[in-house]
Amino acid sequence: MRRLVARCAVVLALIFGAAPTLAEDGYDLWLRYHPLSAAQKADLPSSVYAEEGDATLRVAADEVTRALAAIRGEPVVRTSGAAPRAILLGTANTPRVAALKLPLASLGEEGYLLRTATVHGQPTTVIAANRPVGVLYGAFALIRRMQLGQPLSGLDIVDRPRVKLRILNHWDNLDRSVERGYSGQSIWDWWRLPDAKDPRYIDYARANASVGINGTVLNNVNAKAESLTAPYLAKAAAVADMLRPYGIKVYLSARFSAPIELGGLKTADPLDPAVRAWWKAKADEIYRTIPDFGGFLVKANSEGQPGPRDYHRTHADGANALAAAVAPHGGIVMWRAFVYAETDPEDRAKQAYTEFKPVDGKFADNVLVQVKNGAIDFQPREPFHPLFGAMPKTPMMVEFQITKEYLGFSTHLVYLGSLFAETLNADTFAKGRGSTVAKVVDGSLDGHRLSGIAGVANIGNDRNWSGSVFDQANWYAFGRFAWNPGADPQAIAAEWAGLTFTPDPAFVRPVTQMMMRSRQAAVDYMTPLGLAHLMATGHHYGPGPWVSDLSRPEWNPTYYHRAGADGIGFDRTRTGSNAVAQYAAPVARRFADPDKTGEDLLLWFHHLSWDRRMADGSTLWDTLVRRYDRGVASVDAMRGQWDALRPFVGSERWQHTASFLGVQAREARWWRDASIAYFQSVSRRPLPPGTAAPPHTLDWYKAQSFPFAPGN
Ligand code: BDP
Repeated sequence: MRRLVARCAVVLALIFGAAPTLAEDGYDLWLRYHPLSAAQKADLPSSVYAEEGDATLRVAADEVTRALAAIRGEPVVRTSGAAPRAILLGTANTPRVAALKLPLASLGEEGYLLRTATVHGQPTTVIAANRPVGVLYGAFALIRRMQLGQPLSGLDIVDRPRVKLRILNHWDNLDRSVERGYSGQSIWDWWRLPDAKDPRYIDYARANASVGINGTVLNNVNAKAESLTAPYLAKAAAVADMLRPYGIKVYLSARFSAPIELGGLKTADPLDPAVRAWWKAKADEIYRTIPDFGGFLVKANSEGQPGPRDYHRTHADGANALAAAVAPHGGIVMWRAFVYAETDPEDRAKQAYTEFKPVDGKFADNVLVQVKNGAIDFQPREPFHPLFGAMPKTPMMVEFQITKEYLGFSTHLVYLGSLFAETLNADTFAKGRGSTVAKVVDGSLDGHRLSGIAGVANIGNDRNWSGSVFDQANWYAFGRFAWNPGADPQAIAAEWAGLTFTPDPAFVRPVTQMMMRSRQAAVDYMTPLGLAHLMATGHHYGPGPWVSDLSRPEWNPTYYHRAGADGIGFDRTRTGSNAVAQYAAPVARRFADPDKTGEDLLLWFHHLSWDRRMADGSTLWDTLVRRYDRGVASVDAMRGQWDALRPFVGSERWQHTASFLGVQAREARWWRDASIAYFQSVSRRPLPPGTAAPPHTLDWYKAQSFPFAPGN
């Protein structure tokens, strides 16, 4: 019987010319071009006009045609002549676009304009830009509108990115493992490249271009020198060829000691003439292979990586040596400020500032300093990094971690749009009120030509790319925030949900609400009230607040929470490490005062008595326990919300998400129970009335071990 049904489906498909419907597995991301209702599609154009000399214009026209045909559920005419109800796309070099005399000047290199116009007496939707890549971005913006069923009549939209370099950082290794990757193996099949070019790279490029991402670093910041050898450059070139029409440049992480490992030199001293000559020759070789190579990303003198400090040189000396090599080719260097040393007893939160602030103004023109969003390390919540606003002479990139190493991997539903916005909207007060991190990063605060945002990718070879459907939202949101750091996280969540599932407000409203609360939920059940870095050792899976025996002091959770009989929290005021002094005066004053810091960052900056009274009169200890409970309750509520949304979501994606929410609910409880068991052993306070005791002993939680946790 089942076989008969299957055969009928095939016959029907042949008759009606449609493929049998496959369950959606998430592969299509937010680029699902699903048919709209008859009413919604009534006004859609029916033809696409484009001149196709340029590869980028061609992919733009292809994408619009593909989307329009799928959304209309009817074939679309591709024309180079006059057509009724057409979409016309092109640059000022396209005569039909030029004839419209549109105001393109303000669009810059990558901006676009969408406008309803009359061409040859016909109503026409125009996508115009100065350069083909702008047309491509405009095409995706128009497609978004069509997918969401928004009207195309009377369009007059102008948009351009605020940030120049919008870059994914893949922490992908040459053996295809991914550091902190939770969605399978690397999509870069290094072994089979350059001959075998996975067509998936085109879909990767489409997805990235659709949100404006224009660069990708292919390999891990913990880099192997081999990625700079000729065979691996040929592989990177093959990827670059596929991404190029989509406006995406390829970059590589460079190992600082490559002149020794590959060049046979005795030193990698950045001021040594032979070392500089080696980098120059290497850059020349790269640009012969990849003519539009973007440049290097470097992790130096951090967590065991080699760097200029090994030769008593500054980070600027190091960055400038590589920058000089790529400068003649128009390349750039992104030099990471994520540095801390086990030999340095200074508060880890202060070390990057101490190291980098003095070299502000010493970097070459084509260097950007890439700073993690928070002062320590991608924690569920951190204050913004004190280097933002502190290095006005240097273009500063922000680096976010899209892959959720410290936020429940790919099995916890945590929407990062709210985290991105929290950092970007933070006010550094570097030049008075309104000096937000967003303005530092987009270059406007200090008038920089270069600007950039980086995101550590959460992409792998899982069918759904990101491990979970909701983690796709974090990739999406990263791109949208990189385009516009002032974006509204809620609007982006709603847009993503509408594109990924259905634009029906009865779905979008509750799901957006759920996403917007999800990050606070994770903060509550993992690291409430400004606590940080309490994850288990190495893989960072699950709780380990008791860990105190690691060789480096700042790898131990006890270093961060400092819980003792007297209280909990890290004193970063004048009586402690005085990290607050690294912030501009108004910010420093706020962070120095526990009554003004706010509960969210309280224990990041202050060591306080368990019995301290909080704003609502409860003790700190009771509040801490209640935060853990609140986190668990939020996840339970999310499960209920997702149950109610079942009618809107295809069964495979619904089921997948529901099962992951089950994992999250279990692990949120585990986090809560283990943390309370441990902190209670230190605070020796009773649990507040009505709260459940952890079901196991502290020793039981300590004994849990996960040798095969992913991403390590
Ligand atoms: C840490 C990760 C580690 C990375 C490091 C970095 O645990 O795997 O190499 O960040 O950003 O959070 O370099």
